[in-house]
Amino acid sequence: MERNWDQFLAPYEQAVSELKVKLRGIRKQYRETSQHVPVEFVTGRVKPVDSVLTKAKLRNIPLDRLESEMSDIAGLRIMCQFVEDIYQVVQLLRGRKDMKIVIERDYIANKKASGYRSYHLVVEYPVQTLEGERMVLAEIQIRTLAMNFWATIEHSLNYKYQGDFPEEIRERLKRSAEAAYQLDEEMSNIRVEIQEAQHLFSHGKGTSDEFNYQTSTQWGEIK
Ligand code: 0O2
Ligand code: 0O2
Repeated sequence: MERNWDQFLAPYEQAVSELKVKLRGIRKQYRETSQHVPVEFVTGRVKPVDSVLTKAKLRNIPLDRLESEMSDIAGLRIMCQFVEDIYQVVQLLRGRKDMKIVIERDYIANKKASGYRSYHLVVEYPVQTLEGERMVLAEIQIRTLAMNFWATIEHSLNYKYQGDFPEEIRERLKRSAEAAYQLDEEMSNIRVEIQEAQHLFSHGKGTSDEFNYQTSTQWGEIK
């Protein structure tokens, strides 16, 4: 039977939209308390149908079991300034009543063979539909800006090489992942200093937005 993909993906679209608003809300709430804001920005996407089909084939997931076996049809990404922020965000999400964490994968303590680092959560999230409540799985990836920089570039190279990198590129990517992590570690070492400056600056200016190297305004993040 031919699947109606629009209908299948509708609850995932809803989950991604709602979760984007909620996760961006964390940023707003922190800003209002003038504490260090652990969330830099949030993005989200629903996996395109062709990627769902390719992954299902690759992982031998029958199409009638996608709901329970493909956990990243709804995907959210939370970008943070510091590694410590990632764990703070995880802690925050563990305490929430509107989603239930069902899987946690710490690819920061246990980096992937590629060099990839991020913290992954799979959550069960209820969406309200005309037919009643539908529970959907969503994957939340939490990473620093440096981890995101590396993953974005490595992912785009994947399109070119389909995961089969020439040895030299693979090695260089691994080394650059380590360099990105060193950057994160260096930043963590001077985190208190940086946060003091951010705090001071935000107070001096009357707004904390301006310090965030204007990512918020330039990149159109919702205020
Ligand atoms: P802009 O300036 O038009 O891009 P929405 O729900 O409309 O706010 P949308 O369009 O679904 O968001 O996009 P997504 O992918 O959820 O949000 C991405 C937002 O984060 C975009 O802003 C990006 O500009 C911003 N962003 C900042 N840095 C990065 C980055 O490194 N990677 C990605 N993917 N996005 C980044 P807007 O709000 O869409 O506005
Ligand atoms: P997309 O939408 O292209 O990002 P699996 O999917 O089976 O490999 P699993 O156990 O289902 O793994 O989930 P895992 O490994 O926790 O998360 C998979 C997702 O993490 C990927 O999604 C990527 O977004 C990201 N990821 C994992 N490893 C790497 C890596 O080496 N490089 C980059 N750039 N990203 C990685 P997809 O499926 O690729 O989908």
